[in-house]
Amino acid sequence: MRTTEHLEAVVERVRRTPLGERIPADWAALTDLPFTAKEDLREHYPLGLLAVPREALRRIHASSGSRGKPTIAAYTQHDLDVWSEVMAECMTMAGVKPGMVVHNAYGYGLFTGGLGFHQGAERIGALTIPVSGGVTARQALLLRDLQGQVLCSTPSYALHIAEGLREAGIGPDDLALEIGMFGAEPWTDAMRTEVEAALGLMALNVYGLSEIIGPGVAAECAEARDGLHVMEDHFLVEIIDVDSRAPVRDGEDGELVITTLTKEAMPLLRYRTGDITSLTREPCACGRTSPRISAIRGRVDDMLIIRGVNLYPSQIEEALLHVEGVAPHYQLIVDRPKQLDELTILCEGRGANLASRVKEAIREQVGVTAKVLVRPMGEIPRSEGKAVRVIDRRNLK
Ligand code: ADP
Ligand code: K
Ligand code: ZN
Repeated sequence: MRTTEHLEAVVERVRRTPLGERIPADWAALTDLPFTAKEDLREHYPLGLLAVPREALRRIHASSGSRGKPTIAAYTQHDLDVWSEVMAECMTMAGVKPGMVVHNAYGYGLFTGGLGFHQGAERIGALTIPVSGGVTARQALLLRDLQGQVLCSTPSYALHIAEGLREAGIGPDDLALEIGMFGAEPWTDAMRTEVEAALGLMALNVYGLSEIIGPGVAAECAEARDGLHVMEDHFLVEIIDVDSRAPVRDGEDGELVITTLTKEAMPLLRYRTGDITSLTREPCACGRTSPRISAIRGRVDDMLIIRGVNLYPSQIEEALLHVEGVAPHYQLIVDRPKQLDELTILCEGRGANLASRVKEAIREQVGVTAKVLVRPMGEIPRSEGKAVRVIDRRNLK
């Protein structure tokens, strides 16, 4: 059983402690608390965890449900204001300024991406174009005709839009793009290089999840792009060992756990995000002192164990995209034809011996042997939202 009074006392204390002193002062009290997990939200679906009367709600969102039943996120007016504020802060850190043209290609609807970036852009005083996801040819035309300067989308969809631009014969000189605000799925520095080259912009990483607020939990600064600054006035972060659940040291990989400090409708204590990252409290080169998380490697449930080697799809991405001639579109198929797991990498690209060069790079840098199939250009499915990177066929038999 949860000891509600204890929880309330700790939250109160966390709230009253000056921001800079929060973590050390309340660490011990906080780590006494039980975790909250996605199962708790499922168990109380849809609105069983409300901390306010239902009449106080002003908006509902839901996770995209990429893992089963959607989880509901509820907001009071204050929660919506906080969300706009953290999104505006993330976008300001990226260099978005009043009057800039923001082309928002995140999906609008229950998914938090569309409205989250929309609110942030409006709060800054940018010109917001709510294109939403889909109809890639139209994205390309609008980007040219309305001279979007900031592109907000998943990184995989940004690449798809880049293809749409090429097909429409629209080149970098026809565009005004400066900043890309990419998130909602894991992506690597190798992918950053690809997206920046394809679109002629500076790509920045934005992280968040519906359960906590949506996008706007943490984001990179344009000055350093060295980890994502956590919006610490609103979210308290810890990193724990996935198995033992004990805190790990700064700099070590583990599961990100978040406590909301200002949420009204559905505050969460020590929520296990399932996302793997590491934390640093060193001040950033940009001068900000907020804690920073590294780019998310992947989700706990995305980890693959290929013949005993634990790996995340992002590790494959990093190695794969460094191979000369490989296009930034790929899928991983995991199968177990006999007793052993087999990994097949589907990729696209050009050049001699591409398959064997990829195979060699993966073996050397990731430490697994994979089968590599080079597909004709355009054959790997493109995504308009979160890309499907892994097709796991192991449990289908
Ligand atoms: P769903 O669980 O259905 O995907 P959300 O739409 O709320 O629900 O997605 C939140 C999740 O998306 C995060 O927990 C994380 O796994 C992933 N995510 C969001 N932003 C990023 C990012 N910048 N890098 C990597 N993963 C991200
Ligand atoms: K996801
Ligand atoms: Zn910084």
